[in-house]
Amino acid sequence: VEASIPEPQRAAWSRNQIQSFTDKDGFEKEVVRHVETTLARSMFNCDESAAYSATSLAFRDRLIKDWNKTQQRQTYRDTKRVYYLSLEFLMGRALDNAMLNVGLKDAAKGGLADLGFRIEDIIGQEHDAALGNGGLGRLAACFLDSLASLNYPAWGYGLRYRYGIFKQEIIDGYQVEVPDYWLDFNPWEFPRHDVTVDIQFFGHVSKTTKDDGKTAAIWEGGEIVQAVAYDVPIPGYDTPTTNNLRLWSSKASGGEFDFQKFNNGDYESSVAEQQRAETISAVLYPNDNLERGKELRLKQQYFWVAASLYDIVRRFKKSKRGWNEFADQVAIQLNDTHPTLAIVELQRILLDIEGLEWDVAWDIVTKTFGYTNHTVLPEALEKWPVGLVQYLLPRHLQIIYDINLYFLQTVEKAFPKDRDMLTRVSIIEESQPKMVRMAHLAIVGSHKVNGVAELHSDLIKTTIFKDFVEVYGPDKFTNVTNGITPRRWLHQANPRLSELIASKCGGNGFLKDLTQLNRLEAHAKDAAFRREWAEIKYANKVRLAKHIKNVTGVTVNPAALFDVQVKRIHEYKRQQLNIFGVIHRYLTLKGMSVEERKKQLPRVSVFGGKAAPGYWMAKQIIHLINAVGSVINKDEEIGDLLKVIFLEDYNVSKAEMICPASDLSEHISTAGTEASGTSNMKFVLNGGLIIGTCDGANIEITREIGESNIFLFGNLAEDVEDLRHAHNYGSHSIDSDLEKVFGTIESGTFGTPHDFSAMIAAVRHHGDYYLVSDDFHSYMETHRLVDESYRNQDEWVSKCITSVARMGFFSSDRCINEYADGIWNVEPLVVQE
Ligand code: GPW
Repeated sequence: VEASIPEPQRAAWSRNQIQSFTDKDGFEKEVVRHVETTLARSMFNCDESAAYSATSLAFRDRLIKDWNKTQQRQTYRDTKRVYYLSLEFLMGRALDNAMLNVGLKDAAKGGLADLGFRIEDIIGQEHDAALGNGGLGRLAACFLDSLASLNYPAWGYGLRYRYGIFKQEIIDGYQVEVPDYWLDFNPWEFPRHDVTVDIQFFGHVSKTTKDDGKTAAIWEGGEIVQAVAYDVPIPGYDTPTTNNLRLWSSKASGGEFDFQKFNNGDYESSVAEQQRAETISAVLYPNDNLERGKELRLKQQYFWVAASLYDIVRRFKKSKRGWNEFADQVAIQLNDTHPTLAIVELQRILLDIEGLEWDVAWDIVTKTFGYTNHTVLPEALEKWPVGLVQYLLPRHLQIIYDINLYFLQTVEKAFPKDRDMLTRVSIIEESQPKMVRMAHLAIVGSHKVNGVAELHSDLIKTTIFKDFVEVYGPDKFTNVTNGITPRRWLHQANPRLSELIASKCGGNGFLKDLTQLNRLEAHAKDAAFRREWAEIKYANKVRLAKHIKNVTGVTVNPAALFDVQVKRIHEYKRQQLNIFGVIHRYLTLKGMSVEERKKQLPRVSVFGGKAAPGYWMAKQIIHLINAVGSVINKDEEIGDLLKVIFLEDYNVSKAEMICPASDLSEHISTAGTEASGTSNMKFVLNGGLIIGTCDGANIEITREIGESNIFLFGNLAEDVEDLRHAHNYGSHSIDSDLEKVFGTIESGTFGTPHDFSAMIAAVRHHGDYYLVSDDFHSYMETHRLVDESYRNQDEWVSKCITSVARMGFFSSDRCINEYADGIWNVEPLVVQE
């Protein structure tokens, strides 16, 4: 029941809200107030942790007002909204972002200084919100930033994991995983204990005859788990628009444990039931580009999707519109296939609960959904055993079979007698056991399917989804090249560079229209500007060098070339190629005379990234990197000429420090395997150059910045298949330099050779699937070009400036506008100040 407070009175209350702070003094007052009341502490024992809490609370108060206003306006205007469904949102820290977005970081800096704190230390108190694995989750976070900054009415929907991605410790050169319990104090989330949804699992389906004589399905029995909403405000940059990220947490239905059982003495089972329910949102699966088909994962997917759809439908129904308007009011984007059950769930709601005809319902469903594919790797394509789906979601399996039936009927009409075609496109794989192919279901249930970079979007059309292009025609398939938010990845991560750019680009406008970076181009020739530019890069390297010293004890020379590869550890991303290259460089240096060595350019090879806990080979790679580092870093003959660093626990906040400090970054995946990559964009935007393969977005980065500003090497995607074939069926000769590297490892230079034998065998004896041997020579040659190029600092810095000037295309703002126009058909809605 809604409270019946007269409208004028509500409006008056609304106007009389407490004014939020707008300057340093106002900020200080708010901090003191929060320390002394909200936190119930005294200013006398206000430490950095308390100062962080109070600062966050002060900024949170500001966000809440804009947030409420935004939501009210969106409800009132009732325009079309976008819903971005993602199992991962890799948000990182929120405070710095909030301060910059509302334009009060300087006020906070001054205020905190008055109170005796350095703002960096306070920002550093915050625990990363790490509800994601890597690129896919970070893309979702960048998209939320752009959606809000561009004033689109948009909500994110995800899971509120109690444990985000694990923390990585390196112990004796090996990865050790530590749980990431991050919710101790999280001022950025708002529990909505009044927003709950009951989610059903298991049970059975029966048929009933309705009044009109038609039959309807009823899904009964099983168990109920409750979804509780937690909301996170998403502020836009330089706009009052503050969108919502709604994360669902699981709870036993009926609140806590079952008191009936409890009072009857059945304590264990009542507590066990509670724990089982809470397990659903307990932990993020730590796999990147891999699906392992675990029952709990499927439960997570349905739990989150069903709660989100219930919420979306409930909101739509408030507008009292007819179902024929649903797709005009609602666009839902599926971030990979993880939320594909949403297609089935919406069809179920329209059919079984709302009583629509199949065709009418299905038309609404397909107009509502869009599907983004992020990989062509077969091991990452989701498939669920039919038996598991049947057991967990019996009604959904029926609907999936019906969707498939109608789909295959239309295919049959278009391709009569082509049994193979039907087998290939079927949503059900007729294997033992039978599997539901989630990508097929996502394609059939969406009106648009997109890849995330040009090469990738072409590849899905010619390989994994080729048959669907035949069935639907090419227009259903499109490309939206990924982007990154320049607010976090330039303005926040690299404030000095951002300021220098602003000074040449007519202010901060480039942060909202990144194409304005092209105004920098003319300054690449300006020696004084280049000096300022280089000075900032150097300062960023000094900062990283200090961090390296702090956490590893190794001293690195900030004047050396910093060569960085930070990303999830994966054979396809080829950190093994990089470390083999480092060993080769070491051997070359060792073979030189002292005189010759003096002429060499010092290098620091920085690695970082997590291996999935069950990915044995990735863990071997981490071990080799650390083993190589511990030998080379102690070698006095080599000294500064080569250092090898593995930075533990790579995450968003560390990326914000690392990207601005790189001279060269490595994006060296086997051609055709990295759908896009997004850190490549971050590094170039921060004035670093790239060594990379012709893969993913590297290709478009090259197109934009020019071939002379990137170090490309290696075989092309179109040749990969033949090369693999040759390895397996022809003769596979391994590059002689690479053999020397293997020989050195096998001689025990980096510890027990046996530890690394599998990595070598993968190349020598198991078909070298990732083409390490094929690309090694051109990789090393290209590194020689890098060295040569770096010697001419004027030219190097010019290349960096020119590249940054040409990076406008890679803003996630451009990307979101493309989705809005080409897929969602939504318009921005400006919230008045
Ligand atoms: F396998 N990506 C990721 F496609 O980070 F689902 N995790 C994943 O599980 C998958 C993809 C999945 C990444 C891609 O590897 C990367 O190339 C891309 O830039 C990023 O998604 C965002 O599109």
